[in-house]
Amino acid sequence: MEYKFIKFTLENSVAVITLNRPEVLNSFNIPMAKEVQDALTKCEEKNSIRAVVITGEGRAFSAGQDLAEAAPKDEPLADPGKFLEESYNPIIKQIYEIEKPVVAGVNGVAAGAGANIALACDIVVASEKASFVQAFSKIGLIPDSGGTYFLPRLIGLQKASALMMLGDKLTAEEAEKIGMIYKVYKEDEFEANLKTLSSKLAEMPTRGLALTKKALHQAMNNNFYRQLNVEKEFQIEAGKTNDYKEGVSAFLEKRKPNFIGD
Ligand code: LHQ
Repeated sequence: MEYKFIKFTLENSVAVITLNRPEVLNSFNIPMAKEVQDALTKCEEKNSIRAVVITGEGRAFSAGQDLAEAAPKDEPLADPGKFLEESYNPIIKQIYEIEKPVVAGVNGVAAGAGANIALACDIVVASEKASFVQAFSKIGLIPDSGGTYFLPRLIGLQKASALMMLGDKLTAEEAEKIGMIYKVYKEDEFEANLKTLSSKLAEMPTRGLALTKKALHQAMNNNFYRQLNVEKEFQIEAGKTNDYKEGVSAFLEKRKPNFIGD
């Protein structure tokens, strides 16, 4: 598939998906969503890709749904369910299911589905000039794209309710303070830090990271006893990887490990 609305690059085992409709703050139309889905499928399929970054071109990460597409001139409003089915739910599921770390590099404003795509990622880092808005309530919709699942789990029900009902804009710094995102980087250090973080992830034991991701997902809905079993089951799997052997050998030989991702 040829990409018109995203950029997709691969460097040193890190795939970078850059949302690229800067004139409308990288808001999603269906063709852009299909391109993101296609790129994520490639990330899933290619063993050489060991970490994925989603970021935005220009001054925004993404302003969510392209409202001009959702409300075409002189036509009735399109059914929101259609956009969730075609655009967002498949993307959120792909981010959730892909057996590799996915980093959201939030370079600027992230609103509506744009904010919640970021929150679905495994690690969210942001530039100090970024911000997050649960914009849905302002147009009479409910938060979607996994937001009602992830946000209360990240920051608690009370803060999630307030942010989602009021639609207040949160700065990156505030988002870090309340545990909604991992880290804020200074604007002039953002790109370099994002690259360092993603390259580091791509050199780590990929299979182990995938099992960590899966265990954490299960912990969100498991009780304590079931989760101990999940840890045991996944640890047995991790224990069978070459990277486990390599990690232990490298430690004992006092050298840097060379993980192959399997
Ligand atoms: C936009 C957009 C945009 C089109 C800025 N669309 N053009 C699911 C189911 C079905 C339907 C609906 O949606 C969903 C999921 C959702 O995502 S719902 C939430 C949709 N998103 C929003 O409501 C956010 C709308 N945007 C904003 O509130 C502001 O633009 C933010 C806070 C993101 C940024 O504000 P500013 O920095 O002041 O920028 P701006 O508002 O001046 O926008 C710059 C340009 O981008 C402007 O165009 P123009 O031609 O005037 O320069 C905007 O019209 C355009 N733009 N967001 N979502």
